Amino acid sequence: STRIFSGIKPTGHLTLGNYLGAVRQWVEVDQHKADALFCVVDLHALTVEHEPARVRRLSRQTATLLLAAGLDPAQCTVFVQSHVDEHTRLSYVLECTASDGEMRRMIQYKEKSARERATGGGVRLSLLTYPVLMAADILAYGADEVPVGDDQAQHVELTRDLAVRFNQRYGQTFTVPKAVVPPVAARVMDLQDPTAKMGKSHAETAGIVYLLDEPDAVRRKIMRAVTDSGSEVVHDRETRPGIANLLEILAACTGGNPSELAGRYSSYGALKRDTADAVLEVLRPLRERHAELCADPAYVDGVLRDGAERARRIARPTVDAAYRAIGLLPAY
Ligand code: AQP
Repeated sequence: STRIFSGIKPTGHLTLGNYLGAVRQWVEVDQHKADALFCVVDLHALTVEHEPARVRRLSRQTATLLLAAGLDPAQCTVFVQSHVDEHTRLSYVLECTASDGEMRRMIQYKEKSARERATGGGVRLSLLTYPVLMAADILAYGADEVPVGDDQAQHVELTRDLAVRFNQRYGQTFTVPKAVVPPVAARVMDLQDPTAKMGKSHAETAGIVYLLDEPDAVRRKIMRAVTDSGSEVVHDRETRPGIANLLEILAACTGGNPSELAGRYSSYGALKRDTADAVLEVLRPLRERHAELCADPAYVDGVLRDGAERARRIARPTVDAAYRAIGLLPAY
């Protein structure tokens, strides 16, 4: 059957963007149609300035939210990346097939390294090699499909290149995966800056809806969303990014179509009110389930322990095969 791998970084509290752009698809579609693995990619959270206790706390919270959102351990594998050594084992071998030029061309590296430099910090070497570790995450499991938002599509492209190259040079070892971008709300934008992605690690929080925000805060953030100077409700990402973002969020929450929804509104206020209502409806069950899971930490521990075991069992043979193919002496 199809194998799916996807991950989420514990770099901040999960956002509506993470949910509509990724997690919901994992819950509603992926875990049912395929042998799916969902990973809290904590190693990736160490590539930029981080606070150890916060990363640890967020890893746990992220895993708990994935379960709260509806990932079912009977249907899929939920685990934490650092619990499975195969990721870093494979990453090193893949580094031996990738070039530094390839890494420097990654848009996310360019953006994030510039940001780190601007804030006076150094650029961690792991930020440059991050896409190789991500390739290892995917290739270790022989994933056929990688559901991602379009911000990650370039990294999946690189993963394909590395897999094809390895297979050509050292013999057929890896499945060549493909990115699958969900059709609606593939990219939720920041409510205060609708030309930028709503990202959980961003410092300015006024335009970000977090899954665990209090309902009042969610409503306030949406009602204060930046719109454009016009007043006509049309769906046009280029000229009306703020309104387009609200329409896409509303569409994603209600199952509608953004352009068609636009025709129903004659004022920005009404659109915002309905969007806030729709978002709150989507978040309510998730918040309730999260609270229940927080009251049962042993259950979450057990899910993550079993998940890591299952993941190890799948990844081990592929990573061993890659070690042999590239010329390493098998361990005795
Ligand atoms: N705004 C978004 N709209 C749609 N999808 C999104 N994803 C993230 N943001 C949006 C998707 O969520 C999955 C997990 O991605 P991540 O942990 O890399 O995302 P992040 O929230 O963007 O995290 P950061 O730390 O804030 O990332 P940077 O620093 O890159 O901005 C992915 O499938 C992602 O596409």
